[in-house]
Amino acid sequence: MGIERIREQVYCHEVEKELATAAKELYGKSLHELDDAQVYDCVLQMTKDFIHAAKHIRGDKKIYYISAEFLIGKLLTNNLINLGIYDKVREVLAKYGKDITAIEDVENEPSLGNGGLGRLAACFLDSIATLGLCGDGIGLNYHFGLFKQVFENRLQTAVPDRWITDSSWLNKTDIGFDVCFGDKKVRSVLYDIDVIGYENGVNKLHLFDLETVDDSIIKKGISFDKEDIEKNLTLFLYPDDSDEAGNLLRIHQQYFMVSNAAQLILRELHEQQIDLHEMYKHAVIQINDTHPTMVIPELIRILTEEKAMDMDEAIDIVSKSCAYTNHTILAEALEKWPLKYLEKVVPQLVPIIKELDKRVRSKYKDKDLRIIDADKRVHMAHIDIHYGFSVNGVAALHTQILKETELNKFYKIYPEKFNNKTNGITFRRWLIACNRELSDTITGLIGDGWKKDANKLTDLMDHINDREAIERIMAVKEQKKSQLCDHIKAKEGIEFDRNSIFDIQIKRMHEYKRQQMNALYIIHKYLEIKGGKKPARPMTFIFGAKAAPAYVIAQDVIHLILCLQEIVNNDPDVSPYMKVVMVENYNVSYAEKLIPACDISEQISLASKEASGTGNMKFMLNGAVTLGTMDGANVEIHELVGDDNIYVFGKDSDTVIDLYAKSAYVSKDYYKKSKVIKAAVDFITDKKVLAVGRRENLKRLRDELLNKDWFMTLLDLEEYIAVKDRAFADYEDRAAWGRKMLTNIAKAGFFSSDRTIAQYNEDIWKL
Ligand code: 26V
Repeated sequence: MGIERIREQVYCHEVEKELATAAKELYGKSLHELDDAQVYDCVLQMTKDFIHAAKHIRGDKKIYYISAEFLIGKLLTNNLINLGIYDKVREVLAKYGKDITAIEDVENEPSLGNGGLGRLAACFLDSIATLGLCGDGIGLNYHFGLFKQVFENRLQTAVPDRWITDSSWLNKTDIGFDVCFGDKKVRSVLYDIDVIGYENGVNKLHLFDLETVDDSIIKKGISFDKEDIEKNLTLFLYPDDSDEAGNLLRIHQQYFMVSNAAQLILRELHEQQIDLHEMYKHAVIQINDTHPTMVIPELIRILTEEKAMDMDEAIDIVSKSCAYTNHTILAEALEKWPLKYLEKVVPQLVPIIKELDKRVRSKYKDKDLRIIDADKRVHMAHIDIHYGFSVNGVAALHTQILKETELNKFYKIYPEKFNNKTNGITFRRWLIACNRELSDTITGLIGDGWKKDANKLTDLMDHINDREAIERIMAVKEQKKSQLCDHIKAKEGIEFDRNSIFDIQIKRMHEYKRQQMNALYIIHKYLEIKGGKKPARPMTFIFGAKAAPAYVIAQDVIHLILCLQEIVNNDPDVSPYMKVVMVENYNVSYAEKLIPACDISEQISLASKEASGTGNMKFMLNGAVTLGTMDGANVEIHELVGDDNIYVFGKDSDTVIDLYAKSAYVSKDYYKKSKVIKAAVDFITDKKVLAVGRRENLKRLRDELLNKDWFMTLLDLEEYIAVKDRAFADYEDRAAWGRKMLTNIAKAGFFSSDRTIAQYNEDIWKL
């Protein structure tokens, strides 16, 4: 049954009937007698029933999106919206005295991803189904996903975040496969989560789990026996890989994922009686970063060893089926597994990998093109590039850097494989669901055609001189800011002025993203205010970020920000003018509250380092103005909105790449040259900060900035201060600011993941 049909049914009072039935079945009571958690269960059951009755998308060719991460967030609201029954369900619940937002709160958030890469995969699944394309995601069913962040003594601690309960969206299937690690064999079990397109059909997210997984081996915090593979394989997302056991576990996880993926794909092809020689005509595999790369040698192994295909042909067919997306140029993030680790974990793949490497060596003399390097490390990206048919970057600048610098030697031999697919976000979650007020306001102005065709948002530009329209949009911003204030007060116990400027930086904590530069700006403002220079309007600086547990400097930056929060917010000379808030356990659900309330979107990575960014797009869509460097997709935002509607600063990527090439950046020179920089950096170890913080962490951070500063914080600091001050001053011209907001929303259509997916399909998948 199509979604249209479901909506018809629903309007014939099906929702009320279905909910009442579920309440009787599950609890033997009527709806108004149930608590929120019980009502949630009823809504879940009803929604699953509707999905079950909906159309499952089929096609002659299918895309398999393999990814180690799918950061799907809570699903209830999204699924109801995509089914077209959200309003109806809200009405019915209200009739029984239930508030839908309280019901939505009951759901646990599955944290099956670190950040941008995993959230992108989730947006892509939404768009694939929305466009009616036949395509499933394949990944792992981590029981604990990413850790939950708790602040103790102004330091991050990590505790396990169990998300799976009886009331989850997972549906257990009867599919399972054997997976061999050398002569050790484990068994998988497949769980599916339905992916509902916006007023369209249904695809699946396949999450493989280990049959013998055992939660009871988790000890204090998030520590557990890393070697007990038969029990731990799907417990955690990306366990700490700072030691050998952690790395070996990660390889186990990756192979477990791709061995299952390969078996599932071959099983589906078999069911459709497709001749494996024609596999590439019916299946295309998108390899999301290098984590699923082993699917290439694994498929070749199966085709040659189990299906008696000859090696040349197996390589040819697999190469025509696999496409690779690169998400980073950071050297430390490009996977290079020691061959001896692969020999330990997946000895069956080693002869295939050696064969693939041999073929490269016989064809190309250049050592940099090899798969296995002189130190016997296997470059996973090189497997993808040589033995896949497409290589794409995730924003125009990123792809250009891949072609011209990082992967230039590959680009020279395979120019036809390289292409750009600028990232996108699903407007269902990042506008319709998280900002109903703005969504309705936009619809009031231009109709709701934009919901199916995001480019129609440009019609908003007809209202650029319409004072009333702009005031409506600004009123929504105030409303969302007010809601965020209440939420933060309740959750973090911090109060701040709802009429202050909300300046927000939310993303993983990493030196290249330069949260530390934002912290130095805060110090600078603090010192100015202490010196008597008061700002025109109060400012609220909001952060949200988790740091990898083994990433020491990232932990130190969190510590500094939490110390600043303590000092600034409690200083009576300063706190009327500024506040600092670092929210605890930043995740997708928190992002849905923060993004609609933002005035200034901080996108301040060192140029060339942020492949794309997707938070930047979410903020823009919700009417925030970007303060950013010319990095990643910021470059495209700038092109779309023009100089007047974005604040750009900092050295460009060419300059930065050149500084690295010549080792010409010396942070101390900047420190010595500028009084402002010196004062801000020195404050990190000022006695005021030491009074609330730990000397060891603060001193280490200051030393790092002075003596190394690998991501060039001080390079752009002065310009950052100047441009940020200008943005704050401009904010006071409310009418002009409103026009900036409107322009950003109007030009955001390009960043719909529906556009991105249409391009993947057009150029790569060809479904
Ligand atoms: C991974 C690692 C792992 C080890 C240590 C440091 C480190 C640093 C960065 C990464 C990033 C891995 C790939 C990734 O998540 N890339 C992100 O992908 C997003 C979606 O394409 C994109 O918007 C972000 O700019 C990009 O950082």
